[in-house]
Amino acid sequence: MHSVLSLALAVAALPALINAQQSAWGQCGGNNWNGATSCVSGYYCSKLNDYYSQCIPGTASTTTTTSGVPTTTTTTSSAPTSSNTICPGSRTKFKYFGINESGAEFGNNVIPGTLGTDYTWPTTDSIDFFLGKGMNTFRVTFLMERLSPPAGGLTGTFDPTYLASLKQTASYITGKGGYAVIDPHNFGRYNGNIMTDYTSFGTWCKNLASQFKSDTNIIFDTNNEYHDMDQTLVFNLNQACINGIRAAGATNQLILIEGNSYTGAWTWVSSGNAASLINLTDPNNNLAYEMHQYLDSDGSGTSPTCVSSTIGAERLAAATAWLQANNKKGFLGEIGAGSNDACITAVQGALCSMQESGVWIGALWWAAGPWWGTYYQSIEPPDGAAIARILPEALLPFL
Ligand SMILES: *[C@@H]1O[C@H](CO)[C@@H](O)[C@H](O)[C@H]1NC(C)=O
Ligand SMILES: CC(=O)N[C@H]1CO[C@H](CO)[C@@H](O)[C@@H]1O
Repeated sequence: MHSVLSLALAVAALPALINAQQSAWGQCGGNNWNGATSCVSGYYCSKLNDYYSQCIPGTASTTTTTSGVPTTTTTTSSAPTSSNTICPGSRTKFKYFGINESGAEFGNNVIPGTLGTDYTWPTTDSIDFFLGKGMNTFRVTFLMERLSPPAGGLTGTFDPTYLASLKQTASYITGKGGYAVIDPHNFGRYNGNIMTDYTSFGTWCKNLASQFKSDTNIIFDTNNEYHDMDQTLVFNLNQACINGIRAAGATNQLILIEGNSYTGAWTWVSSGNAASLINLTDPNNNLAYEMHQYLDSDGSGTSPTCVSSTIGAERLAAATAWLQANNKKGFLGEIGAGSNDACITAVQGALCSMQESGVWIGALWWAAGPWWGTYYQSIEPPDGAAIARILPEALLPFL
């Protein structure tokens, strides 16, 4: 989260094309809807609730009448009844599906800060809750400056206490069969400056990886959301980190690379990330491209209002096409939206399009963590804002 792309999205006011066919993922019905009610070839109009029908892939079956998805209930236990209605096409399930566990990167204006005051670690209860729901992947966010105190620089000694907590959190997850994404939540910066010394950064990655190399359920994330940086530098930082991780002997783990422009999926191609980062190489050939996507107007994950109920699939479409055309794997490291009908449909559309594409290997909601309070995207159990509806209606159907 935290992209400040203030693209003014011209949300075209759709003329009422009564007889036209709605495009893929577009709205095709609902109270007061007076646009197209049939869909282009290969899609059919599926009623999701009284307010919204959507063109989804496939052909209508006899059961898609009025029952639809229980979008207004807050039932939490039973799996949503109609995953077939939500996403009826042929799907490739995510290998990695879960939650960002946030907290250890909080208070980044206080270095090193005090545990329990400025930052905290995820709780085992929270991890257990999602494992119990069938999710398996947790992105563990932390700050490089707390692990590598600035006095010693990037190549200095790790802080033993912070390292121990990071390892303890990661091992708790992997010990239960889950995957832990080790996420330096640093935006390509260290100690207040853009990291330009990519050789030292490669050493930092090597030193970190050597701590985790024997645990094959660890996933390495090179850095969270590079932004406003030279594109070649973003390439060099990623490549140095890949080389460092492999040189440490961590040869079995997946590496997630991130791009410039806050690694946004919606700008993956247009920002130049695609053209540049396609050339990253991994001696062990086990990379995926981590992208992030929020569904509010500026894509920052700061408003619970989604642009539309189709914005999820729309914002991912170009990145998905790029992954497909180049035989690459994608990993949606952050997605988030409000707990309302339009956003829930938009998240469903995003995840459905990802699973139908076959090129996305994972997805993570942003975010759980003990200190989110009333943040609308908080999925921290027991009562984070996204627990009641997002979890059962928009996430669990895609397990
Ligand atoms: C990536 O590699 C291709 C093929 O070698 C090359 O043509 C292209 O210029 C490279 N792109 C960048 C941004 O270096
Ligand atoms: C990537 C991201 O969303 N980072 C946010 C995580 O949470 C911290 C604490 O609220 C924010 O400062 C980051 O921007």
